[in-house]
Amino acid sequence: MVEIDQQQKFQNKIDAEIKIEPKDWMPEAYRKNLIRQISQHAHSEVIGMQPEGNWITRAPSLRRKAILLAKVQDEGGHGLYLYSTAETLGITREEMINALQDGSARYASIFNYPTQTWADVGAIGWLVDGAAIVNQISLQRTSYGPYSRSMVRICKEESFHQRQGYELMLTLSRGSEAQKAMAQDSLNRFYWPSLMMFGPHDTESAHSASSMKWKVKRETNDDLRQKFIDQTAPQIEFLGLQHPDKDLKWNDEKGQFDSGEINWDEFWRVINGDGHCNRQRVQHHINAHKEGAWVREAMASYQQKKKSKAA
Ligand code: FAQ
Repeated sequence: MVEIDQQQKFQNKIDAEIKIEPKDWMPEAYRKNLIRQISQHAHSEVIGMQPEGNWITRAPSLRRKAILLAKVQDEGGHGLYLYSTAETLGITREEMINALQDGSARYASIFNYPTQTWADVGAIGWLVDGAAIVNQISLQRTSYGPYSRSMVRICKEESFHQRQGYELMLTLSRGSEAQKAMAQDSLNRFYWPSLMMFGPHDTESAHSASSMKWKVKRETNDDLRQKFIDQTAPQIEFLGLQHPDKDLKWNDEKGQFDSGEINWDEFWRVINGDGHCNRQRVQHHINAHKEGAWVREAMASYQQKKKSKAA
């Protein structure tokens, strides 16, 4: 009876747009769902450093290198805000890292695709950060206070990432024939995986119903994907590139584009561990984490020393 009362009070708060804070009562399923989504989001930011990090030493100019270094560093920072946000729900950083490394936690499937050319750095900034922003603008209004606040700051930084990516693609597409071809090839490879970032169709989405009820998610996977499709089509046109979706067609009645179908077999294969780079990405994380053990130990012993001095 007390539990039912609490459930009702909780839902009333959500319906009244009052944020849920770490010390507030919350249903166990809400807490678990948030830990799942926020930790996966954090892992995506951190694993997402790898495909672009691959190009830092090969950036074509000092300006491009400085921009890329700053961007990759920002993604690491986003991971840290999000791990801290998830920790407010009672899980430790160590537990989350273990889940990433043993394969029980997911991260965005897009990062299992290789970055084969310099244009991929532009395509990731433009399309991957672009898709992330569409989702994250919506998540700024999520019901859990710490997640909502972390999204506000992250969106500001992602906006700079998206612009630098588009500017890079613009430079290539206005360059030599070879540069334009490189930009087109990159768009062809990254367009469909970017649409997959929004998750399965609403009818197939296991968590959407409860996440929408609890206002963890404010818009559905398909609605957000449609926004991204609609905003990207004119951007492709402005670049003077061919749209990778041959079925894309403006629908006057709906006021939006109709589009071709995503390859869902590929989506499920990649998120279940069989993409081009899944094993390499996780192994790289394990190696980097092991190499950084001495830093964590040094920090812990410094903290210990400070504590015993203060005592
Ligand atoms: N990849 O029931 P739903 C960035 C999983 S990177 C992998 O619809 P939900 C920075 C899903 O987790 C982008 N797995 O799930 C950057 C669930 O699995 P589970 C980071 C996916 O949670 C840029 C299952 O499928 N952004 O910003 C994917 O309601 C450039 C069923 O799906 C976020 O992570 C996928 N694409 O909706 C860094 C956004 N889609 O847990 C470097 C936060 C679905 O049952 C370079 N997350 N799954 O095992 C979300 O908004 C949501 O979690 C969704 C999925 C929309 C991704």
